[in-house]
Amino acid sequence: MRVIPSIVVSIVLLTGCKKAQPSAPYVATGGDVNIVADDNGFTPSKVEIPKGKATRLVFKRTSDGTCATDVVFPELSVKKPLPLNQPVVIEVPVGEARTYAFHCGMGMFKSSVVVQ
Ligand SMILES: [Cu+2]
Repeated sequence: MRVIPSIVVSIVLLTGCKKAQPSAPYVATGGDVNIVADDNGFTPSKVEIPKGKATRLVFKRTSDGTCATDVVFPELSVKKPLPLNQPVVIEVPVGEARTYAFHCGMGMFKSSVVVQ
């Protein structure tokens, strides 16, 4: 009797960080900037804000296949959970030219806001 090889189906669960795909910098002009958190990390992953232009970052997580369930701004001592499909607003100081890094709760998907 022949042995029929069994077919093994591997299911890869996306529970960890994938390597973030770099996106083109988004140049803000003031007002709201929408940032999506999904399987590719944060998009846009780099936001440029003109100095002095009041800007709100509106994060929305649109996927469960991502570890970006929190967003962390270390320099601002901000850590906020990103509930699925709910906008989460973070205001970044725009008074001085500097860069604020942000990333997921595990320190991956490194992204930044550049006030210039
Ligand atoms: Cu992560």
